[in-house]
Amino acid sequence: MPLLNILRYPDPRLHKVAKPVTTFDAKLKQLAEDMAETMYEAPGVGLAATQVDVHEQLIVIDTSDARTDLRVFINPEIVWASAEMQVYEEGCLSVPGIYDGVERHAQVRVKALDIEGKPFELEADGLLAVCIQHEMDHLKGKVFVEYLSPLKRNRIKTKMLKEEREQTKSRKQAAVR
Ligand code: K2U
Ligand code: ZN
Repeated sequence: MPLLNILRYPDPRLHKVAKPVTTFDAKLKQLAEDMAETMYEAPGVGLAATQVDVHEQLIVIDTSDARTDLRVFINPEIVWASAEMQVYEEGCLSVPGIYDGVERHAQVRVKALDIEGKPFELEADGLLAVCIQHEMDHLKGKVFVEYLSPLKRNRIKTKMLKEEREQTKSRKQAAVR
């Protein structure tokens, strides 16, 4: 299956709120597989369905060094979060080349459904906790740059729009050659 197109900030579709998954079928499994392939290829450690313009509550994550521990979370909800917070230098596949510190809960307990629709709970810390919170933000239509100052966010928006224009121009020039 071809790799999926990842929406780039400030595409307004990144701010759509994802709906709960209600049908657990072969189509959902194929979407999860295609998202995982897209994530590994990017490369990234997580990807939310929102980022590939599918507005359903589905995220894939693999924070393992060997890239062999794929986790699928459907209709995830955080049922507990630590009072302890941590700041992590975050990036985002929808905001390429931009990294900045974001403060999040150091540990979270997440309740979700697996790809068969079976409920499970997972307690996470470290990079996995950061990634779960980052991806669940995507499902709520929130991109990590929204935690930054308006000045930083506007500079990032301007940079992304300029790059988009330049890429569109070079694609058009290549098409007429
Ligand atoms: O949602 C995404 O765009 C995927 C992010 C997930 C992520 C963001 C911040 C912190 C952890 C995970 C990408 O994986 S960004 C690339 C990356 C890779 C390794 C560690 C951190 C960020
Ligand atoms: Zn992201």
